[in-house]
Amino acid sequence: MSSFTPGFRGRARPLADRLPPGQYPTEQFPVLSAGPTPRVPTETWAFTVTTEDGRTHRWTWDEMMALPQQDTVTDIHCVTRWSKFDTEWRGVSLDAFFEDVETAAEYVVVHSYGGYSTNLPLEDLLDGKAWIAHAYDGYPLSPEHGGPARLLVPHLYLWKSAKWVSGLQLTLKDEPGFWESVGYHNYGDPWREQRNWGD
Ligand SMILES: Nc1nc2c(c(=O)[nH]1)N[C@H]1C(S)=C(S)[C@@H](COP(=O)(O)O)O[C@H]1N2
Ligand SMILES: [Mo]
Repeated sequence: MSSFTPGFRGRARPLADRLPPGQYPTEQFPVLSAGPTPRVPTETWAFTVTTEDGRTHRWTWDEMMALPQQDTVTDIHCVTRWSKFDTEWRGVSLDAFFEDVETAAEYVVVHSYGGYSTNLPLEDLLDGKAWIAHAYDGYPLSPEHGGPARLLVPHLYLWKSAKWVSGLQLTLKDEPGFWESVGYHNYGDPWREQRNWGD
């Protein structure tokens, strides 16, 4: 995926086909954080996947960077109604982490440094749909946008893309995360406008 033409897919597709209902396009990249920005040095950063029976898989920064790296160009959609087209990321597909993870769980709670959490079905992280992203627009991901690394799940509203990601907890039962427990939609599909509980 290293050869792409930035913006090409965008210009080739009419706006109505790529702007979910109730959204507006923006060139800005707003920062939306529920609390202070944690500073996590890559020397101490680690990403863990914990299975439903408590087995832990752990990757240090260097181990994560040694996994296959992918460049991704994608549109992102925030529930506060901005969408940003053709954002350019570099990171590691969740499929690479899950190569050695054996699980019967169907749900995931994503955890972040600083305490944020969000939940989603495991299948929404696999098959090329999600990344641990550490670079944006050709530069290391800034702390405000989740650096050193964040989850990127572009097919769901951006609150699912946990910044400063620290790990995944696999669960047999679906458990709401931070925003989901205070009224945001449990799944958050922008194309079905799943903003709030009950949408
Ligand atoms: N750890 C953490 N991740 C988070 C958030 C947060 O407050 N803390 N906010 C979420 C929300 S609501 C949005 S819209 C996006 C915003 O990402 P951005 O600040 O890079 O635009 O991050 C998501 N990930
Ligand atoms: Mo958001």
